[in-house]
Amino acid sequence: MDNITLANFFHEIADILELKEENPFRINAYRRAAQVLESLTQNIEEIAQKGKLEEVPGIGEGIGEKIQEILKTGRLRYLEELRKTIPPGLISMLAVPGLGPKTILRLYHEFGVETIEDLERLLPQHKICQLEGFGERSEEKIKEGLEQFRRHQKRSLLGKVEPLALEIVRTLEKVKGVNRVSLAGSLRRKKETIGDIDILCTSDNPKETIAVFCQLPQIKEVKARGTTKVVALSKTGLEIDLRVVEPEAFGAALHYFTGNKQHNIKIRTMGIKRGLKINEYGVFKVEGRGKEGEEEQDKEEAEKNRGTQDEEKTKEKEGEIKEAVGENEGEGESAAKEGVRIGGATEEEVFRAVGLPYIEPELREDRGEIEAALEGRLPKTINLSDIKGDLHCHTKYSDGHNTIEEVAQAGIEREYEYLLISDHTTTVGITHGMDAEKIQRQMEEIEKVNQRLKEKGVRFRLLKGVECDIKADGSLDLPDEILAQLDLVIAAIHSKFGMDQTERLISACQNPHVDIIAHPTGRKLGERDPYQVDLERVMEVCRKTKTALELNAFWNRLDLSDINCKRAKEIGVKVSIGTDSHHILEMDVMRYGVATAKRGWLEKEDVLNTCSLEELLGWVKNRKKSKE
Ligand code: DGT
Ligand code: CA
Ligand code: CA
Repeated sequence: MDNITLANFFHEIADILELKEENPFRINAYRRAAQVLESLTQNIEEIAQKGKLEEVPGIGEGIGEKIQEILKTGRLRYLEELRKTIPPGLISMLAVPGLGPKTILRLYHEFGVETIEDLERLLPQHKICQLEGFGERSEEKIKEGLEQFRRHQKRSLLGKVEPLALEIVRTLEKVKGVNRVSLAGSLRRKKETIGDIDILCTSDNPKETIAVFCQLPQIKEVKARGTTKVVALSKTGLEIDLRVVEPEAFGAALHYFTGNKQHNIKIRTMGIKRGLKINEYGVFKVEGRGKEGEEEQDKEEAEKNRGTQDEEKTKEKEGEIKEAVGENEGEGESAAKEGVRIGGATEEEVFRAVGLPYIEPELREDRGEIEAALEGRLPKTINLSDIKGDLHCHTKYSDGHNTIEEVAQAGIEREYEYLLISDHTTTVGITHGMDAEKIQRQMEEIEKVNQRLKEKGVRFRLLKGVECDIKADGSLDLPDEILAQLDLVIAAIHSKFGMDQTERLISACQNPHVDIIAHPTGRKLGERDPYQVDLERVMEVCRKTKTALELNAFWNRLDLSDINCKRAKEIGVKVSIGTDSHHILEMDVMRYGVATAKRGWLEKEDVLNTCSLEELLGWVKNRKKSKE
């Protein structure tokens, strides 16, 4: 069983207990266990077999026993009993921002609201505001929460959001008085999905900068506006937060608003232990402040973070908006700046203050990066400039838009040494794929293009390849004699997504001609979940057969995911980054592949297409030998 499936058992327990208004500490314990399981790169089943479950942080005896039961039987009796105590639709309502367990239960008892759809039908009848303890305002808030839920149901994909965000950054950079501009938040960490766009800048005239920003053609609506902050909606329906900060605090603010929150809390806690206060305004030396008090406060915050995240988010949002328009109470800016400033102009200063080297934004997910930094074993992560070629490209020979010649040109423009032509085979019905005869023709054309380039003295080579379909029985869609003539063979699944794909992928790996398995989990972000596959077993076979796994760089796939990349590296499987481009313009999605590889802690050596042409061909030869 995979970790995510297991984690969902505990999320569900926490959800139900929350609706039953049980002890928050118990709820948190389950929630935390679920989160730990989700971010674990090692398979939990393996850990359990070694009897090391309780060494995993967040997993105590009770939860450990439950994990054992699930692994053994695929079920959990405790959860099954728990489910009977509550109507199932109520649980999904917890995901609506601003709807807490109390309100959900009340609406259920008063109006029989059991699902989100029930609630959507009830709202226009204006009955909620007539309930005792509820008013117009609370009804309005529920309505807003529902709207937000529907909007956020789909987080936006990195590759869809980044171009717009960078366009705004570039525009702001040209605004008079603006000095530094940077993306922050999940976008700077290059997470595969994005909630909203966070931008920071410094300016000689913040008020003027805010005014210019609000007038940008990309902005549809300004939701809240203060002297240094704006919350706006883009024409594409995305929220954009802009903050103008002091130059001396730029690094501290950038670190704070880049997140993620868990990473921030850890850094801040390290600061407290050194008598430092680290926040969005800088790094301050504070004297006479109860260290323990602050530590408690931080613990509390850490606890709070494990609650219902969406509910959390609304609160944050409300806070942000209030702050923007100057309504915020409590510890204000001046209190936050108390103490002697010892740094904050750069992010390096923030890290240095707690004895750490600079940690790249892509790594800041509290997945062990702080511990690694402390021990001097941060990965030297891969960069776009390390990529020597694209290992997954389509042409007109199947469903691509461009000719072989055009694709070669695009590769040369990107300063690649090589590029793999990998069109579909015929069983991928819609794509007019390649049969043995067509691929023969394609090989001849590739050789001609290569010959011409050689004569011109261009140091670039097209590689002959294919994205060969793996049939349901695990066999390949081209005969071995053909596969043997190609430089590199990619194999991938394109049909019958409902079945368990483990054996199918393993058979493909065992074919001596297969070099790379493309988009190994078949997911399409926001569209299709990964298919059923025991990736751990597949990776094990990949290691033995020296087969590489693809990190498909297209932003709606990013498959392998960051976490799976990290796992591949741990197991000793090479990752090949390919764009799967069907148009030469799409070849630029390589950047998202590299970003995801970075988030997966991959170094240059872990990625196949950082090899020179000679090394790459040597790798293929060597792997063929070992598969024979
Ligand atoms: P998103 O927008 O859902 O994709 O994710 P983020 O990470 O961009 O989150 P967002 O936009 O809510 O906030 C941006 C960053 O600001 C976040 O990564 C960490 C930081 N941040 C926001 N609120 C808090 C907070 O209450 N405490 C701490 N320590 N950091 C916070
Ligand atoms: Ca954000
Ligand atoms: Ca934000």
